[in-house]
Amino acid sequence: MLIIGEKINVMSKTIGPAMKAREAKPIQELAMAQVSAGANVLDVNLGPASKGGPEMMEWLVKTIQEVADVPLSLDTTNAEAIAAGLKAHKGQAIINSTDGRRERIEAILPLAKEHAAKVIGLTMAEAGIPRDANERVAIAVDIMTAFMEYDIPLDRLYLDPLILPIGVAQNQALEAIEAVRMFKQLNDPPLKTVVGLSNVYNGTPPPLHAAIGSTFLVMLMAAGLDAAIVDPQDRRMIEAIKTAKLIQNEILYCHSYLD
Ligand code: THG
Repeated sequence: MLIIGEKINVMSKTIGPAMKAREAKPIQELAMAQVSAGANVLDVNLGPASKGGPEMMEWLVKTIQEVADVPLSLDTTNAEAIAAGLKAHKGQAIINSTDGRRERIEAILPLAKEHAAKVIGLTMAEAGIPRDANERVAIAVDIMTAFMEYDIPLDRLYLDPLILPIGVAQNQALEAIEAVRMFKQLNDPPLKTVVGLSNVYNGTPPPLHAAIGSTFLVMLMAAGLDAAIVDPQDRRMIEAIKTAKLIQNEILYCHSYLD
């Protein structure tokens, strides 16, 4: 399971202002803290980044990779900001994300090809938020077909079923789990899958976040989940991931875990 740290986010009350002021220290500290907590990749979330997105992404990529030797997940709907981030990035980046819309695919896949980047494919399209697992799979097939059209290896694709808040769309949690199970069956070898976990507990009381998040994550892992965008500084989330890996017989040295 690939752990993608979610905390570098322009919407964050603590780190957002530092991003806008180009204040490196708090961002570098948060990057290092997430990596030492267990993150393998760091998400860099600029949101729509309509103003000054490319400059901000370029600066963030350089600033973070100065102190954290991990790949970054470039998270914005601004394709120019993605392009600027890819240029500055050392190693193989993750583009977060394309979706099933043709204009988005045409903006993102040429960048993925040019930079040999990985890509998250959000199973969302013109019709908006998918209603069930079948709608998610139909969009996944469109994204997969586009990868073949652009001649990009399918092992660079991570399909994301789009997690919705449990308090708003309770029936969608099981649909997302079923979608992960079905995504894995679309290709041999199986396609990889990812979720933005915290969407599920958005809007619920904070004391419930760890219980909802970690339980849902373990259920997704049982369906074959390969990666998750999570808060790695929440120890209960990392514990759940490690314990699920232990039970799935993915951790080699059981004794070191039990110590
Ligand atoms: N799929 C993909 N990418 C995604 C998501 C997804 N990127 C964005 C989001 N969903 C996942 N990332 C976050 C990052 C932060 C928070 C939630 C999801 C978050 N932050 C705290 C808050 O808002 O309370 C802290 C903010 C603050 O410090 O003020 O919740 O689904 N592919």
